[in-house]
Amino acid sequence: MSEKINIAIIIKSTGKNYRILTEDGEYLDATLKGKMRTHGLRTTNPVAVGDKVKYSIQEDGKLMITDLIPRKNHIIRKSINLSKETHIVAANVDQALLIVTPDKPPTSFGFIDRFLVAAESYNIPTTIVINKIDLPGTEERIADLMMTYEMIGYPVILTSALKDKNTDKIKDLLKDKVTVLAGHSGVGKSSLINKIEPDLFLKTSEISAYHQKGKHTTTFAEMFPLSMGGFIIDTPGIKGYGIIGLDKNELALYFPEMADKLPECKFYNCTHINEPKCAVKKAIEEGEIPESRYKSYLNIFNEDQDKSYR
Ligand SMILES: Nc1nc2c(ncn2[C@@H]2O[C@H](COP(=O)(O)OP(=O)(O)OP(=O)(O)O)[C@@H](O)[C@H]2O)c(=O)[nH]1
Ligand SMILES: [Mg+2]
Ligand SMILES: [Zn+2]
Repeated sequence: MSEKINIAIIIKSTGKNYRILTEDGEYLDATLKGKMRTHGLRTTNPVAVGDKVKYSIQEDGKLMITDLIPRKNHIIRKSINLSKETHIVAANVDQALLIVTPDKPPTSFGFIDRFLVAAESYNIPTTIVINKIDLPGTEERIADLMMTYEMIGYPVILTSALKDKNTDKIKDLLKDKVTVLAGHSGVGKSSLINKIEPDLFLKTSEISAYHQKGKHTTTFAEMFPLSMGGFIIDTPGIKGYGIIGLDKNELALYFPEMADKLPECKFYNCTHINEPKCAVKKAIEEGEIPESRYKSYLNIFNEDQDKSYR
């Protein structure tokens, strides 16, 4: 008699313990087989939220995760303690919502662009959500953010979780998809989810009045089923996202507005820095590509590869 192969999705991981959703729709606890720890990338967590895994039922009735099913994509951040190791935030997502704020805390263009490059390199479609649009005195910054990203083709939604503004637009996007919410601590990821699925009662907290930064209220990524179909993954706010194994000469491919121009550069291996007849630089001069995007391109291009995982 052959043993039944059980498959499940990781819903939550807190160190050694995992919450899984089985194919039968049951939520159960499982641990990880020790041997699995060497699997795949050099990461602090071999299995992440969103991963599909195989598990077995032991004699004592406990569940053990035995295999990781190859991922279609993943989002990583640099591990805090071990400089060269990375931490997988979520895996197998259909799309990302990058939550950004004009203030409290301010989200920089550099941070947004790093995320977008990582998402492009993993083929994760991203919508930019500008939250906290109710904050007074932020109109200019909001317009700047919105224009920059709409101009280059990213969908942008303006929301206020506080005033429940446009949260229905987000709801429409989520139906039947696995969506990860990303962004700094304190931008309102958990607050937005609470507006979309009020029964979840996710914990949220005020940002620090002194530092104007979030307090890392959400500490583990967790996936929640949506009543309209689909799943949403709430994640802990982080300082930066990882771009792994990226070839500098391919970097422009992950800036879609630059990728469009590449065929018109005089040199096929143009880096868009000092070369003559560079179509990317021409587009920047003509205002077709935002300066802030080119600045991010240069920053990532010139970065020490060892430090580029953040
Ligand atoms: N003014 C304003 N405040 C908001 C809005 N959305 C969230 N907040 C507040 O921002 C603070 C942080 O919100 P959270 O939802 O905890 O932020 P988070 O992104 O989940 O933060 P972490 O879990 O730390 O990553 C809370 O005090 C919220 O009430 C908004 O649209 N407008
Ligand atoms: Mg949170
Ligand atoms: Zn060029």
